[in-house]
Amino acid sequence: LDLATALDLLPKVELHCHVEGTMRPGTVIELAHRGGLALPTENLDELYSYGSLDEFLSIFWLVQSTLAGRDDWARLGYESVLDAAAHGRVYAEMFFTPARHLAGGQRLGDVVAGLAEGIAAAEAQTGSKAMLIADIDRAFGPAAGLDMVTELGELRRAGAPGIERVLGVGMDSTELGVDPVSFTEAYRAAAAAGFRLTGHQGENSPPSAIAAVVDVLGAERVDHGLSLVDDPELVRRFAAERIPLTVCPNSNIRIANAFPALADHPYPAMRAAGLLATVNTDDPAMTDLDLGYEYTSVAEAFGYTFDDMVTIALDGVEATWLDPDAKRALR
Ligand code: ES4
Ligand code: ZN
Repeated sequence: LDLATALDLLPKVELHCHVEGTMRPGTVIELAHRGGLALPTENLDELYSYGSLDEFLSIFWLVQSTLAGRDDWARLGYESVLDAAAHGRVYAEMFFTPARHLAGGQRLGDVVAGLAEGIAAAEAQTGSKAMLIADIDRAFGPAAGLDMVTELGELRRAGAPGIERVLGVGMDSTELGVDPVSFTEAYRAAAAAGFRLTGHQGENSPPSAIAAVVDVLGAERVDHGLSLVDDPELVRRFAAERIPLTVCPNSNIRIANAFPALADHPYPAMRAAGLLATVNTDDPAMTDLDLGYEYTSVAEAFGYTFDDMVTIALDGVEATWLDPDAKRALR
């Protein structure tokens, strides 16, 4: 068994994956045609090349806009879990970001029910499980975020179909010119409704913004958290408190253009500093990645052994929002 095959087969969890960013290229084209949506190019190799996070986001939003209703979300959830299962993913807590669909008149209950239905079908077929995190889209502002969280709480209290899949609330999209503290009310409401909390930060913003996500918003994890390495004191604290970072090394090259090559990524420095830094794909279909390759390329770029990668996989289990018994079952 070579390392790449072993790491592809290794049972892995994933805590940073946007379900819309897992949409198969063929599904993107099919749904875009059906909706009469013009893609700037039908050549997805061309469509999927990005100069910056914000450039990526404009394409991400185009992919999102192909999802017109419950059945599309169900198909997406189904195909997403099937594709991840093929690379050894056994459990995920996966983001969906419905702001533009809600603004366009879709019901949050339909999005949740559709995703949950598709995921359940793929789980039954593969044994690979997935739960959901409802992300606030920062580009839509704090009021839209609070509205989504309020509706999510209502669905939870009503026991709406599929809502039990939604474990938590997060936020994503652009970091430029956005103060994470402006989402305090939405995060408070999410916690009060019983949701776990995470948030994208530090992909394109300083360590002070990462600290705010934990200390002001109350997030238990930070998604990316890359700029943390610029603040050694904060690194020590995150390491001591075992605050998980869901790092996406290849995404940071292919989406954020943060480093020229994987070898230049601070991931090994993060691990050496004792940070609970997990390995994830972010938007695998839109960056030509899968979780097996993500593990393999990290091992090869940083000289990690199979055993090192097992330790990273086990850190992933620790960082999940599963209860202790469910964590034990994954180890
Ligand atoms: C995203 Cl901030 C960010 N990074 C990567 N993928 C994304 N999808 C939506 N927001
Ligand atoms: Zn992300």
